Amino acid sequence: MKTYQTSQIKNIVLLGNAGSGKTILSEAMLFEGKMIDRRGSVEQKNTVSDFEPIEHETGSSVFSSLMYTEIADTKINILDTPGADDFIGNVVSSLHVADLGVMLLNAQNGVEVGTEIQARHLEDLNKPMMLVVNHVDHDKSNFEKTIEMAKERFGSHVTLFQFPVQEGPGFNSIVDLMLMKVLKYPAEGGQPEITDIPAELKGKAEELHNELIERAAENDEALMEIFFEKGTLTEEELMSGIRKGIISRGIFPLFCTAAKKNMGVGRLLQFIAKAAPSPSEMPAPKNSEGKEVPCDASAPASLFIFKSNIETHIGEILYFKVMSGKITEGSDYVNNNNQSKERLSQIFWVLGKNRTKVPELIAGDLGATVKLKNTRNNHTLTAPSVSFTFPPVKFPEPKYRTAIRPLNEGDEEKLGEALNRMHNDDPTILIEYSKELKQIIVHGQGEHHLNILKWHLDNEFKIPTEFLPPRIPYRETITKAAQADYRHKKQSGGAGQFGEVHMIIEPYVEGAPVPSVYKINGKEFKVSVRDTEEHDLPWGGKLVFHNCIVGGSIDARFMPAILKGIMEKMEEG
Ligand SMILES: Nc1nc2c(ncn2[C@@H]2O[C@H](COP(=O)(O)OP(=O)(O)OP(=O)(O)O)[C@@H](O)[C@H]2O)c(=O)[nH]1
Ligand SMILES: [Mg+2]
Repeated sequence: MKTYQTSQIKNIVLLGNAGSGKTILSEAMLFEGKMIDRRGSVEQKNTVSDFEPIEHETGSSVFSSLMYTEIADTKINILDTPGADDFIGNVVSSLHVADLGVMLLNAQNGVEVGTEIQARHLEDLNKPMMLVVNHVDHDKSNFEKTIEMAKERFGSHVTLFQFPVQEGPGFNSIVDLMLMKVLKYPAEGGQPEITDIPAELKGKAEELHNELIERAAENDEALMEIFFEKGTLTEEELMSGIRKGIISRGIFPLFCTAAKKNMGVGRLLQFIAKAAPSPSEMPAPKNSEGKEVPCDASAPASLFIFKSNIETHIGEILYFKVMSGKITEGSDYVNNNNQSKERLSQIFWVLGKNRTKVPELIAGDLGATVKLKNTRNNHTLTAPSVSFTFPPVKFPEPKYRTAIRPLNEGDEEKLGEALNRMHNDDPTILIEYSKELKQIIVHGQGEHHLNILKWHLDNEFKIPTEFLPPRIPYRETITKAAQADYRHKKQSGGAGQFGEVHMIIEPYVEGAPVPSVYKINGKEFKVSVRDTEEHDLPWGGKLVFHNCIVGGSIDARFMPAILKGIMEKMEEG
């Protein structure tokens, strides 16, 4: 197993609308890096990324998945995310640990709703972005229109690094504006033949090449001077300008691919390996002590858990980013969120559902561990010498809710446990036990999101459930005084039981005097208050409870039970 320094690690997240080709691109990336020897497909349900049964059933990604590929002495950690907005939680947690967003645009549709939503999250975190126009081999591909839409949405920082010689089913060649060559792919994709740009495309290529150089120079004053003096930049200077531009979001490099045919993917990877920021080049995050924690391999070790999921036979798998120092197999760390000690007896590199045990993980790298006792999503573990935490991932608020109940009586507890586990793994699922409605309410990002939750309950947890509309909380209030009596009599052997409760209820008025006489329906009730309790109610307002027991023969032990009965009735409205 190779060891990589922080500068040789790149963390990328694949973004883009559902169907833009993220999963297929990740598959081709693994193939190009020789991590797999054959490319799977979504249709055959055998991609590395979409390994969950529900992903096979729906033919699309539902969870983010971590993978890595190795190219040009660089380890590129890849997070493939689901494009459907219902699963945005997976995008948000992946963005949290990635250092570059690779936004796929489907050349058939250009900028789509999913592109919009995900780009906003990327902007909120101020993370670098590059664009990949995929599906350029599709007969409905419209490269020019896609570029136009991209520039409209992302502005003039969109910079073409490539364009297809011919799009549509005949696509097999790309003009590369850095190399100023044509990459011509064989039918099965992979390694391109490098040829000269044909005369009819030379003019367009020259123009775009100059634009690219100018854009690179703009991000560095020293480069700008060289550019003005010499009218061009060396390859090294060009790359230095591009790298600075990417980090500051001054350049959004745009590439093109036909991921399904593995065309353009190898070149894209080489570019990412060279030009993407390594974790230590990104702004250092601030810890709970307000101090910056640079991604420095020689600092005390710290890691942040950004994702978890349960796997049968193994238990909970926790995915983390090494934020500083080195994490070594078999060492003890402290969970600073709850002060518990954790031994990381096994640490892994992750390739979808496959894991490779490694002796250490260095600052900036992404990996996983298992069998921790008290650690979950959003927690920070550190070496005992430091005690800070990292800020948690901020998840979007839920947008949709429904009531849920188990079909089998007696499954209530199991359902509660399963729902809590699902909330742990996907914090955009919120569970509410509404006492008022006497229902379990699940909140999620959309109907699809909650249907998938139900699928897991039915199929994996084996708890058949049904969704119900949440009851409407009728909050009625009393408007006038009323009186009620109840007689309890039980004569089944022994001493028997007998009790009478007389109750008067009336609306509460702030500052009203202690009552002594009530007139209800023409009858008069005299009371003498022995004791008064006041209770603030959870939904606002107040209960003033006067104990007017006569004769003194009633045991005070019964009072809490009477009060409880009244409270319960009030909760029901
Ligand atoms: N023609 C063509 N089809 C592609 C290309 N890339 C992906 N596809 C197909 O497009 C469909 C969607 O691809 P995925 O990789 O699952 O898309 P995704 O972006 O991961 O979608 P979600 O997981 O739902 O967000 C599949 O049928 C792919 O085979 C491409 O470059 N060209
Ligand atoms: Mg996918």
